[in-house]
Amino acid sequence: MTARIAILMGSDSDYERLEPAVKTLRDFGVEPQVRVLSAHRTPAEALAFAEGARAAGLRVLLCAAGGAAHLAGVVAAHTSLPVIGIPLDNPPLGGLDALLATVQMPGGIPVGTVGVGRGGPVNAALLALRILALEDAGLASRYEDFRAAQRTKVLEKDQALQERVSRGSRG
Ligand code: RP5
Repeated sequence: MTARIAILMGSDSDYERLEPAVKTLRDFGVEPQVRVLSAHRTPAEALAFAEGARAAGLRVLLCAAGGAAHLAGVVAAHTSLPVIGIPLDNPPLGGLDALLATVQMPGGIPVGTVGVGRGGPVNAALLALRILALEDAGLASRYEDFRAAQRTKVLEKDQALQERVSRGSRG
C-alpha cells in the first residue's frame, strides 16, 4: 500500500528517538515510509524526495534532525504538503539549536514544529494522523478510541495515586 506519511531524518543516528513515532503510526494501522535524507549531506536527494512526495501519494511529511536542523525547512520549501518538524535533543546544546532552526521559519514557508524530547516524535505522529483523519473516517474513529483510552488510563492513575497518598497519610 502507498505510504501516506513519511518520516525523514537527517541521520540514522536519529532513528532510535523516532521509533516511538513509527510505533504510534503502526498502532493506528498506518505504515510510514522511513528515510535518511540530509539537507546538508544529501541535499539533491532530499530535494528530489520533497518535489516528488505528493505525486508519490504522501500526504504529511515528518522531518527530524538535530543540531543545525534544516531538513524540515528545506523539505517544506520544495513541497506544498504539510511538513512537521521534529527537533532532536542532540548534545552539546540539548536540542535548543534544532528547535530554533526548525521553529523560526521565515514567513511564507510553514513548518509545524513539535517539542524537543520524548513527546515530540509521538506528537508529530499524532498530528499527522489528525491531518489524515480529516478525510479518513476509519482513522478518525480510531483516533477517538485512542483519546478515550488515554482518558481512562489517566483517570485510573489518578485513582491509584489518590489511594497511595491516602494509605501513606494513614502511616
Ligand atoms: C543532523 O546531524 C542529524 O539529524 C543528526 O541529528 C545530526 C548528527 O548526525 P550524525 O553525525 O550522528 O550522523 O543532520
